[in-house]
Amino acid sequence: MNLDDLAKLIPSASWRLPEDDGDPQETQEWLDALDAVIAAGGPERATFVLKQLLQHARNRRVPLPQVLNTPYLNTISLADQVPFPGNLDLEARLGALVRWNALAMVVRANAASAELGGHIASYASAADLFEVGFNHFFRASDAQRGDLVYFQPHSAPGVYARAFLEGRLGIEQLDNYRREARPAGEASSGGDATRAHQGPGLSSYPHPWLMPNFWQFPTGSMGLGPLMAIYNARFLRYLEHRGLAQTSGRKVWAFVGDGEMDEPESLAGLSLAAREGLDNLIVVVNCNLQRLDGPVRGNGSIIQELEGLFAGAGWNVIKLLWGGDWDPLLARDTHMLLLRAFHETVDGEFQTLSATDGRFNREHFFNKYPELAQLTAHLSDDDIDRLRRGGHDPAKIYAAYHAASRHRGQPTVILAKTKKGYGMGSAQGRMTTHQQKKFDTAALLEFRDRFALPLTDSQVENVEFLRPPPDSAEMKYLHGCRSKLGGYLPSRNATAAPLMPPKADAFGRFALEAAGKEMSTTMAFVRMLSALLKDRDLGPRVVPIIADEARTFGMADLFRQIGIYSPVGQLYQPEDSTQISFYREAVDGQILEEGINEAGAIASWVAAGTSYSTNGLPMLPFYIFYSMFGFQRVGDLLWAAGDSRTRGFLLGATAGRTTLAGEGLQHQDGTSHLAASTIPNCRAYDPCYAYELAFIVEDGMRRLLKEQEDAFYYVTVMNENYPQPSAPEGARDGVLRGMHRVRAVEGAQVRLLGAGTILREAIAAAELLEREHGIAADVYSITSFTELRREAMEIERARRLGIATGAAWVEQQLPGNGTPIVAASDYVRAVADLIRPYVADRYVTLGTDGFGRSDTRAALRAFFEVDRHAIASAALHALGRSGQAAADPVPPWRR
Ligand SMILES: Cc1ncc(C[n+]2csc(CCOP(=O)(O)OP(=O)(O)O)c2C)c(N)n1
Ligand SMILES: [Mg+2]
Repeated sequence: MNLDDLAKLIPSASWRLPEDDGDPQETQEWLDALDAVIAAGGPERATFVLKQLLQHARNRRVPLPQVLNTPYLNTISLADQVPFPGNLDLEARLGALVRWNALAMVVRANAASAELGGHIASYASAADLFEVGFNHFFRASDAQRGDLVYFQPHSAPGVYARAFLEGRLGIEQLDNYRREARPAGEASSGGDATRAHQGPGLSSYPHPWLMPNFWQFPTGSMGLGPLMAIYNARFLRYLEHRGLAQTSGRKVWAFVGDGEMDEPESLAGLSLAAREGLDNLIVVVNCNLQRLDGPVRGNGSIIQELEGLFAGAGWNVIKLLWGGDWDPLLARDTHMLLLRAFHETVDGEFQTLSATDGRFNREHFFNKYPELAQLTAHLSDDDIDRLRRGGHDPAKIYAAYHAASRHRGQPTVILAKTKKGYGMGSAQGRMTTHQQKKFDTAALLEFRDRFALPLTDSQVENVEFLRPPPDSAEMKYLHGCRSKLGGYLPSRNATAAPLMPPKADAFGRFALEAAGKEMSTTMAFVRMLSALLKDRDLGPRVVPIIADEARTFGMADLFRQIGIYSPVGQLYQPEDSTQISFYREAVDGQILEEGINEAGAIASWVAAGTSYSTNGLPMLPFYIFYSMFGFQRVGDLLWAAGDSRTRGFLLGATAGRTTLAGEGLQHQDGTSHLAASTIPNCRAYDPCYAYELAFIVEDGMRRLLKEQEDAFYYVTVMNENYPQPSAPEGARDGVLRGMHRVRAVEGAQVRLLGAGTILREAIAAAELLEREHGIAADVYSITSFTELRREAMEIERARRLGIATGAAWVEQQLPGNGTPIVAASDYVRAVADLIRPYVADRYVTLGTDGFGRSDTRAALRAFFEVDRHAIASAALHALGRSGQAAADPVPPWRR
């Protein structure tokens, strides 16, 4: 049988040939001709001729076959395989040590408490993929901050175990895997730790928040790692093209699970990576064919499927399927029966073959065809058991990485076939292997023997960690490899020279001295941004990010001024080229215009906001978006941004449920501030006035750039035009702490709180109360319910513990004096309710609970009962006076 016959059998339709060959002789002539081209001019010439032929066929309207899939074999042929430069024996011993220590860590944690959990089967499949990277590829040079490596989260134990061998983590830390709540010093065994981070605990998965000197990238939420890796690779290019940093020698490596590839985010950036020719990016998909519950594609082939997807998106695909032990078999497989059998085997069966021994494999795989049986007749069952998949053969892995790192013009994906739970005895390839964490002594002894570990029976019984002495051949080899590659990783470095941001006077004087000029806070923000972009020092570090809404927010002028980043510049004359602010793309463009892709925009924002650490170069990203498509749409990415210690600004624009008036249910945001309050290092503000915004941006820049705080800002800005007052004397402190008084009267009988544009309704309500009811009201602008609550929670706790006395800002501003308080915002009541525990007097909250809908602002504010009448009516009621009711009462179920 030849390849063409075989193609008919292959489950993946994409390279199936027509069933009937009407003229086999002619077909053969074509094939012979191609062979002649290959023989004379090599594969490159053959590729050229095929391209011409395809183009010709296209011109003649000949339907083309899909050509995205290749046979179920290694992409790199034996002939093209570069020799392995390392010492296989030493690397095998080191690999075994890492495997053992990782296993021991999980087993010991669960012996201490079954609550702790942990995974080992994922790492068991990824170990060789990681080790070859550590020994030969992952560069950690200090000058350029080295390669950026995203590790599969459930493989963290292996990364810890390696750092232990390297002397970067101690026994105390391995023994505190998943035990992070205990203070340092309380740990069980004494360690020799050169601790890279505070506290002895090791986090379950990669978390820069918990291990800020170790992990660089949080990958625990499936799908976010691959997406963020792509945008980080792109951001390295952006820095290079803008002349801000030299990044060309650096690679981004992302290790991803095959099950993880089902997450939409995993696939979301593929076309961008190809379009921008990110050859600094290497994605390694660990195709162990299993996810948590079962096979990834039991009835198909995940590898063939991913090959088609990546190739279709424009990636360079390297399949790494079979270890060197298969090479002699494949060489003798003249009738391609082995290949035929591969293609007849779906992944569910491959999994069974992984979970069973050599004998079973012989009976159920090789004995399918007499010729195959013949092919393997000389192998014992044990030999068959030891036939490795490509992802477990360091020489094959090396060849794939070598080719990937040298490939130019495209990102590369390596599809590495592995076994889940590799080497874990009876747990290997089982449906339940993902969560296997307990091993009895017999299983541990078997593991020791399987990997030839130099452990005595009693060391195995006690599950002792093992690290050879520093002068051993293994240790010298390990350190030698790393020193050639410039140091150790993962390692997070946060040192970067601080930037001195400008003062509000410099970028926001128009807002501080607005004197009643009408403008929206969105407009004010854009003016501030324009000024910051012109700042000599800070300007080049500002990264404006937009997801196809620049025109909505009045930012189109920036297109021409600073340009939109494109690695190829602008290959067309834009339609509006005669306009003053035309659509300008440029290689050194500063704006990241992500298109309609909020997830991608956040990934860019994280890349820019962590540049201080990944590149030693602080950048200041401002990502402005429809607020509804922020926390609600990409909330998990924002959580990961917090974990990543991203420093930057998020601008939730056209914010609020009644302010965006006409856009209706899907667009009107009433909850983002509630979501923002759940991210511990997110400071959220809902300013009403441009001067408040100026203070917030000024202080935010000071904290992020000068003080280098690991926080990010979420500021909502509105598109409603109204008169902007100048900054009152002494308001700044209150603005930043969350509230300040904007209307003070003698003998106030009621206190009104308003946030965002609803502050204006509160002021109008105060005037109405005075005019129509003779009631005196103070009014406060609440710039941040969340900041008020945070500070109050801390102070309350300190008082409770007797650590401190004193009152929180909200308590100082709203002292208990019997005067009722009414608070209103453009968000759900729960936002204003955040400060309720710290308000001593009667506290009534109004908000925009329910679904949004379209109407005018006035109608919506009446409907949601956050307008001046509703606020006045609530105030009257709180004072025990019957007031004019707001519009028709609308029961919640109608909303
Ligand atoms: C968004 C998200 N959903 C679910 C999980 C839970 N989860 C953790 S690992 C895993 C299976 C991973 O399978 P795969 O990607 O194939 O990696 P493997 O462990 O097989 O290498 C699941 C479902 C998660 N971490 N993140
Ligand atoms: Mg998997």
